[in-house]
Amino acid sequence: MISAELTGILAQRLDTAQTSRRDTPSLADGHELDIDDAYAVQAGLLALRQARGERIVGVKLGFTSKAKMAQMGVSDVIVGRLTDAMRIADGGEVDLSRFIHPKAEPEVAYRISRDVDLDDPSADIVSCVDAMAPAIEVIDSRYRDFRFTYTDVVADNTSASAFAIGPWRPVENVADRAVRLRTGGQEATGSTAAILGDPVNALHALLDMARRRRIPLEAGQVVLAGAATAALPLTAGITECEVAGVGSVTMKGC
Ligand code: OOG
Ligand code: MG
Repeated sequence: MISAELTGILAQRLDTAQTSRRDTPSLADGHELDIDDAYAVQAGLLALRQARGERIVGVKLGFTSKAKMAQMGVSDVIVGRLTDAMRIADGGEVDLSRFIHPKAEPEVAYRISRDVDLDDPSADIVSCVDAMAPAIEVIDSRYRDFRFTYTDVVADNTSASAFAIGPWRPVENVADRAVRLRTGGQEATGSTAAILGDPVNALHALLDMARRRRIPLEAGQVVLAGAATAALPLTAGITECEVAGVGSVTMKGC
């Protein structure tokens, strides 16, 4: 376990990388962090953002696709936090100069309508969710060349950097829906089945992680369930994510 002082220093380092748009080497070069340390650094990072007036508006899951988990050699999903400063309106402009090397991911979002009681062993997270929507997540690792270890990416708030959510609609079963992401002439296609077999499983995985990491899940927050395809470099112009039968969402890189 690393000291509270070092936790603060590493959180500051990642925060400065984000605010100055200058990448930083892996924390693993020189420090031995375990997964608890990594979540402590993430909490420190969020505290710095909150001290600047940002509000937490949701949570995101990462590595919910088997391919991404296998690539990282881990068997657990990762959780990060979303703030109001990361939110982009559907169809809205996103200033690319605020990122280091942004990538877009096609996702499914859920909206939490009732606080989830993490201490109630029979809590049913699905009944605490009232809407779903197509979403685009912008990930922008603060690490050089997007290269990081498992603990690095957790400390870096799972690369969270921006997100846009399309029109909300009632929750339905979307276990195997076609997903398409388009940005700058590139296209990625896949299925919602890539998200833990069914995006609803991301909600169950989130509840498990939220209990273990004491991450509040509150009414009004959004949940990003994880990418359904590999990420594509985010470019100037329109980026669109379409989830069959759910709808589509766009953002405009400027
Ligand atoms: C980590 C974040 C992954 C997802 O949807 O799997 C993620 C990264 O690849 O930088 O957000
Ligand atoms: Mg994501």
